[in-house]
Amino acid sequence: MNKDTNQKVALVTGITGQDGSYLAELLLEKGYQVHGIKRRSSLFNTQRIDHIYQDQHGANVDFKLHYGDLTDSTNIIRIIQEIQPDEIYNLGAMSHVKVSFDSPEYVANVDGLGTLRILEAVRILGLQKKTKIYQASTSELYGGLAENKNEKGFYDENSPFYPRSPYGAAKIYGFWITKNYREAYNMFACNGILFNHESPRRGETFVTRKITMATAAIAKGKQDCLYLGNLNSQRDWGHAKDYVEAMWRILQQDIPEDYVIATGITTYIRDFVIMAFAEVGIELKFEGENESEVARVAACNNPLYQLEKGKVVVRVDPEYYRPTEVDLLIGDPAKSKTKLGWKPKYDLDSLVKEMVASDLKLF
Ligand code: NDP
Ligand code: GDR
Repeated sequence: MNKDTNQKVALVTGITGQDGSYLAELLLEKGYQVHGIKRRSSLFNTQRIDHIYQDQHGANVDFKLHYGDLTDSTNIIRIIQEIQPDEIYNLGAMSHVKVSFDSPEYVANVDGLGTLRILEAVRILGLQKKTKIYQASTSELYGGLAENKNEKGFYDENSPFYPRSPYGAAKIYGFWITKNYREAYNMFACNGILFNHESPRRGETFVTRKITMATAAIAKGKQDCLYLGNLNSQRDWGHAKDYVEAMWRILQQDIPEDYVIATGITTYIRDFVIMAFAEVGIELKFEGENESEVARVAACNNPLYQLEKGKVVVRVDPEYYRPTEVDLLIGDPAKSKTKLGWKPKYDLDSLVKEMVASDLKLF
């Protein structure tokens, strides 16, 4: 790879994931040389980044993938030594909250210790003055406890943490070890505490994508019913494209700090379902729904049926419930707005529209 000496070099772990793919696009647009770590798999796993792949034999290749895994320190050290990055974005993780209850030790190793491996590699290689590190922290750290919200009713950078899953517990180690390396070794290491963000590239088992795919399939007559878990929880949803912009901005500051990235608006899962089906002209109603908000929420886990045809299109399957749930997430973007100048371009309506339209094309 030829390198112009002024060109910035970034390393992205988790580059094959939703955020990794949008971030790689953004960094390439900004003129970076982008390196990504991908895992070996028995089938191709680069669908989200195939469109930015560059022939490795050409001159001035700006995009390169390396085989690796966050559980393998030797591999992490070797890649960082080879490419000497200016910025590392640690997005790699087993990111599914429900699955983390099934693989708690693995998630601790990847999401928790994996973060330590990145920080240690930079320290061991003596790159702490050169390399800035972004750690993908999460709103799951808060656990959704009502008493921990600030006076405005949001979670912010000072709200206490109370993780409710092995995923949250592993990520809280990642959060604190990042902060500790910043303080102990003067490293430019920052946490982005990102609230849920979605897109047409969202993994198919996360709730929004599961809903938009099923909406499209049901509208096209390819599926009868969508089975979901808890429809009562509330999430602060943004668009992944906006959120990767915030990651980049966090590393362009003079002083390393942690930031909440959120929209400040929260929505029930069931309302997301209603919005998605409305996109294909299907109006939904809950069994037992009436005017009162209390009754509305209580009826949340009842089946949803199609108003016109009376057909049940969404049912609750307790199989999807989590042993402990995060009931409500709503983030305070005040600091990121003021200090990073960050403001989301997408709202939930445009996000739902884009996701449903994209999934309609699949069928
Ligand atoms: P995805 O699940 O879409 O992507 C995760 C990425 O991590 C994939 O590239 C995956 O590779 C990779 N990965 C998984 N295990 C390992 C491992 N052992 N070693 C190396 N890489 C691994 O997640 P998102 O893009 O949505 O999220 C990015 C990061 O941000 C994650 O750390 C997530 O926990 C965090 N986050 C996400 C939020 C969201 O709403 N999306 C909100 C807050 C935080 P493969 O493709 O091979 O599976
Ligand atoms: P979350 O996202 O757990 O918030 O973690 P997810 O979309 O999985 O769940 C959101 C809420 O929807 C409820 N739910 C269902 N969830 C899934 N996956 N499948 C279902 O069928 C279903 N039915 C209801 C869940 O119980 C939950 O309340 C995401 C991930 O991207 C994390 O990596 C990230 O850290 C957080 O967002 C912020």
